[in-house]
Amino acid sequence: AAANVYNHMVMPTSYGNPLGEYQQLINGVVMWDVAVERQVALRGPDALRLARMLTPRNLDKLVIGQGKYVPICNYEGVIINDPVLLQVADNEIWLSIADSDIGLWASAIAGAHNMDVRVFEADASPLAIQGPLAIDVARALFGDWVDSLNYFAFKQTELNGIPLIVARSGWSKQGGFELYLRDGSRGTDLWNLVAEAGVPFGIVPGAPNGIERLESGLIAYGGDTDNVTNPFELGLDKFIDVDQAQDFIGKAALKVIKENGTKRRFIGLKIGGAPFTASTETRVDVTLNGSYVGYSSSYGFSPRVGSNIGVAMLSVAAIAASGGLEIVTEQGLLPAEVVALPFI
Ligand code: THG
Repeated sequence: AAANVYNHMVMPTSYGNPLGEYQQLINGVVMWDVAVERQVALRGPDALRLARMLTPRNLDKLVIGQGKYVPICNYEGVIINDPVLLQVADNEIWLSIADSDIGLWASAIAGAHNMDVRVFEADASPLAIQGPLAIDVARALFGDWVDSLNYFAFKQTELNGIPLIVARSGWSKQGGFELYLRDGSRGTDLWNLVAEAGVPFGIVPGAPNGIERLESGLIAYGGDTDNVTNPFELGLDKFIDVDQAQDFIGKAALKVIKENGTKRRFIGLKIGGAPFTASTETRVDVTLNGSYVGYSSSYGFSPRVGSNIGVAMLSVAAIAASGGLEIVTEQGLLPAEVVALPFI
């Protein structure tokens, strides 16, 4: 077993068999305790106004019951988190945050704009069920209505008296659900119910998977990003609307960045060498003909690509060059070539 700290909480990162957890995620179903994905709640008449000030994503069509991936930037257009947003009631919006202190940021913005909204951490802890058989586990737990949930849609419900939000989301591209537990005292009950319902489908405990996320090109805020990363570098263009009427933090800066184009870009790498035994999340240098051209934030062996792969933030010049890229790994210097994300 292994663990990490995320949003000031301990997070399980493996139950001791990373390859087995990967295979189950691709072919079966896994359950992840992702309670560290904390919910920053915005409650009050100005909840939507605050949410719109916080994200460059256009929220004109936001409705209760449909979640959205909403990058958050600072005034320089630097990404400072990439939460999933859920409007859970007329006057209440949740930001299911990645690893940075958005509660402090949001309450400061609300105060500075005299908004009538309270910002607090909700008692809500996601448990993810991911993989092609996740739908079967969700049906067994809740009934066939789960089939009608669209991607990122969610519904309030309960399970044996445990209050939940069931969402069709999760940090993998294998499909699945996230159960937002709304009563922290019932965590063990929920875990046991899911584990039991999953027995016929071979469910195993796991954690957000480092290899699958490389294959799928999902962004890990804080790992893949540095203190100057903007959403265009990350390829998040479709979530950034600088032309909307709504004002939001970073709008002026993002307009300029979009006009000028970016000097770096987040891309995939196909890497040589012997298969790595596990995914590595340590930041390492990438060089072109010996000169530094960017960093790789994670690499590992992909069984489905059949090669070592990684993700990297590289200069556009290095991406355009043909050949000569190398990456500094635990195996030493290895040749690398640029591949579009996602790998699969
Ligand atoms: N689920 C929930 N909360 C979270 C995460 C999650 N908080 C932390 C972290 N993960 C937030 N970051 C992401 C990053 C990517 C995605 C979700 C949350 C994601 N992206 C898809 C993609 O990039 O292809 C889909 C984006 C879209 O089309 O809207 O799923 O996982 N509750």
